[in-house]
Amino acid sequence: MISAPVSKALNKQIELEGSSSQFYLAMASWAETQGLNGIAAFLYQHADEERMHMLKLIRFVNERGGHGVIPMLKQPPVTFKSVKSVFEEILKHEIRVTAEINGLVDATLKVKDYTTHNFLQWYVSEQIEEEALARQIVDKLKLIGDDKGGLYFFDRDLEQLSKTEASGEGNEA
Ligand code: OFO
Repeated sequence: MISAPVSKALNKQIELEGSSSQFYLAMASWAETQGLNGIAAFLYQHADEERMHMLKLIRFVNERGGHGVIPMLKQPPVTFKSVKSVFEEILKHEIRVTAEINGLVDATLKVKDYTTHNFLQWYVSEQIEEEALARQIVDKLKLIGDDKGGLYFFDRDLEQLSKTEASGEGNEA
C-alpha cells in the first residue's frame, strides 16, 4: 500500500507529465502551421509519449491502493518564436522534469518505499535519454543558424527520427 505523502507526490508528477504532453502538443500544432511537418510529427509523437508517462504513473498509483487523479491543465503557449526556441524550451523543461523525478526518488528513499523507488528507475533512465536528445537537437540547431536549407534537412531528419521511434527502435516503453 502506498503512503499518502508518496501518493500525493506521484499525483504531482502525473500533473507534470500531463502538462508536458499538452506542451509538446502545442509545439507540434504550431510547427505544423509553419509547414514544418517533420518537426510536427516528432513533437506529436513525443506528446503521446508524455501521455504514456502520465498513464504509467496513474496505473501504478491505483495498483498500489492509491488514487491517480486526472489533473486540470493550464493552456500551453499558442505560438513560438522559432524552431530553436522550441527546442531550447524543451531542454529546459526536461531538465526540470529530471529534477522533479530525482526529488521523487529521494522522497521514496526517505520513507523506505522501495517499491516506488524501483518503479521510478524507469523514469530516471527515460530522463537521461530525453535530456540527451533535446541537447543534441539544440546543438544541431545552433549549427544550422539561419540557414533555411539546413532547416529543411533538419525537418526531414526529425520526420525520419519519428518514424524510427514509431517502429519501436529507440523507444523501449
Ligand atoms: Fe515525461 O519525460 Fe519528458 O517531460
